[in-house]
Amino acid sequence: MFDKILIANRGEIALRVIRACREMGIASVAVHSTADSDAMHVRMADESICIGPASSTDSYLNKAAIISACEITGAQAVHPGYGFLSENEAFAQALQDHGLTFIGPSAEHIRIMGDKITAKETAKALGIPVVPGSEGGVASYEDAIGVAEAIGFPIIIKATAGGGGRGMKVAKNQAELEIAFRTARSEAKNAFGNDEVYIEKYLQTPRHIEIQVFGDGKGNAVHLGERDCSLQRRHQKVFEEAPGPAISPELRAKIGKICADAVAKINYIGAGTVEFLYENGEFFFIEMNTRLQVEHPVTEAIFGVDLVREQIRVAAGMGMSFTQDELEINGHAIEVRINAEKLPNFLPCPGKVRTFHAPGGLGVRMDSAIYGGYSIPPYYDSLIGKLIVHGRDRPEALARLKRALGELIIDGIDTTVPLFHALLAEPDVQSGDYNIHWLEKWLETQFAPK
Ligand code: MV4
Repeated sequence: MFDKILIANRGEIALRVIRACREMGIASVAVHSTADSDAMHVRMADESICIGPASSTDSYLNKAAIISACEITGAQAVHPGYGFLSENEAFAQALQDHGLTFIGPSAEHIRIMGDKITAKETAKALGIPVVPGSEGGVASYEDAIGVAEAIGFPIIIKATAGGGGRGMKVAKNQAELEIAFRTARSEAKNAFGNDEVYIEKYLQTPRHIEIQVFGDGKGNAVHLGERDCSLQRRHQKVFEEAPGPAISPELRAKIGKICADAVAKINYIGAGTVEFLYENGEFFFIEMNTRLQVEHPVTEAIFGVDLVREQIRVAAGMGMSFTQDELEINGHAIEVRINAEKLPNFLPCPGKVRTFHAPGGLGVRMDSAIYGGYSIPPYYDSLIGKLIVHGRDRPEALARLKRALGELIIDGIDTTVPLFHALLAEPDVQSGDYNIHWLEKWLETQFAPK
């Protein structure tokens, strides 16, 4: 096992990793930018080291500075958290080249899943159901016509270098296809330096369901059920829950086994998420994320496992501490993302937190790195906390979320908390009857600026 781990991240996820390290008796090293000298992750870690100026390009994304920080502090492994370098193939490889361990999948698996066409081909070959569409890339408008005729409209054009909603265009009919195709290609070229696109049948009202998988890198893997993350705004999740309100135990077991068997077959190591669109009882693969996700705590809550601890164990060459048979769902969990943003337009509003009081009590977890008197810097993501509640069933989790939100005090800045009070009053949220378009449609009716 490692003696010392460096955390190449900031905010709540850095605290999350430090906590796992401390429980495992592993020393932690925080890295920080000059804008983060007063950040909680710096205070909470056993050691800290400044790696560059405020801009994340020069600090949290600075591979050489992070590797130097490992050498200076004697850290043997790096946990990347999410975002930043967590899905950076070159970083995973560079660590290995320096005799350091990346706490995450191999550079090869990051590369495969980072290219969305290769990811889909790999998933399909491993027996995972995919959205009907082109075989690989579509190089010309003429080829696009052929694919669209074969699968039928509406279709969606996606950039292979995109992902997470970036670089997509929908065509509802033949007339829209040419513009959509040419725009998708030129936008992909501009945004990613790669104009390769592929085409899929456009699913009109799916849910976003993602399966948590976990591998030991030695051919063993498990699944930890699904999360329903359909409530999103501009591809930013705001409310996530597990289990999914629309998924039966039979469906879960079936798709879960398909995903676990698939990642076992490629000797996948660590945490991964297989993303699906789910419509009319069917799952369609869209992407795989090769990192620990923001919303992992809802899975931890219902399975009673510490996913970061497991990541560290398998990275150190140990096995997972559970088998599939030992995993059982207990109750229901919901996470809401609290951002330093002003409604109704979700404009980032960094600034000084006057008072912070986290809710508590049975079934309440608040993951946050803010504190009273802390100034939220303007340079980074606006996520300032995650409130996760766990109940014996979905109604209890919803009631607990309402209760916990009522206890939460964040003074001095605007946050997305009022959104959640309003959402909890909605019958569709109470019944779990929503899809990927529900939130944006609802926001138009609720928070529409005059
Ligand atoms: C789709 C789709 C409909 N049909 N693919 C957006 C994020 C990226 N991961 C995939 N996305 C979508 N892919 C097909 N074939 C609709 C979306 C989509 C979406 C997906 C998940 C959650 C929210 C979304 C919002 C708009 C569009």
